[in-house]
Amino acid sequence: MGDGRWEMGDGRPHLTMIKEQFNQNGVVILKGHLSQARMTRLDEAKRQLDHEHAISGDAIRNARFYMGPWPAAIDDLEHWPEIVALVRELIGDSIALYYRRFLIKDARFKGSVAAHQDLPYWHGGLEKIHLFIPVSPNTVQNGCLRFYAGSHRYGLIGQGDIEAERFSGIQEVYDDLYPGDVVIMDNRTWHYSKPAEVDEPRYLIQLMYQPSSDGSYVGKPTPISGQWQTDLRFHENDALIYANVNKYIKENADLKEKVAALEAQIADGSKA
Ligand SMILES: O=C(O)CCC(=O)C(=O)O
Repeated sequence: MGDGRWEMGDGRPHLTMIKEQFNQNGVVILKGHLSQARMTRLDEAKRQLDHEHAISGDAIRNARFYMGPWPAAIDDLEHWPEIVALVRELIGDSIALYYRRFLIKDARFKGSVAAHQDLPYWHGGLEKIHLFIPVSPNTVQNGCLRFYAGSHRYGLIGQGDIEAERFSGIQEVYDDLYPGDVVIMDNRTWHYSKPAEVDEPRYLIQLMYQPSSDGSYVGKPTPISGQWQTDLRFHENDALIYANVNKYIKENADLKEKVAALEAQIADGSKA
């Protein structure tokens, strides 16, 4: 329990205990958090990714990120009450989604990702939190995500690779993750992954939430619960165009525009 991992078994850990663990470690691994019905939908999403999207010409992905088309079976995932309850406990009742994407490893990309923190790569407010939701097995063999518990306490490190072994007071945590599991990560927490040794795809959803006092967004503003607490809306391209502060965002902006265009095309098609 002290290493950021909760085993389900005698019922769900109380939300306040999850919060305690989150504040202490900056990461909490919740095994079996989602119901069988949700797992069925995640399985369906995996099939859609395998057969319809990930391999089709329409897929919006670069080597390790997949942005869309989003699998229909889980298109409302960010609103699932058992996920929203976790976020509300941690950042309050008024929340918005900042961004969602898949982190992928498969036959096309099996590489490692060096230890880093996400905080300096995104625009807007700093209180974003990340939920990771596996849609296929995410195991040591296919290059699962690994976290440094306690690393959030170092605050802002900056962009780039972090030599975690030079820092004290942190502990690596990871687990084989399966659909139904959920990982919650602080915006400052360092994480990395080792290369995949097999072709079996590692599909991992990353949901980024923020208090609704933060009007920044990627894609479209997406209120999740409560009311907007700000009138400002601040798209990532505004940061890119008016401030040019984030090289990483610039590299991905064209892909996201393509997602928006495809989503509009799909919406038009479903109306016809
Ligand atoms: O996909 C991975 O293994 C890590 C990706 C990641 O953490 C990131 O790009 O921020």
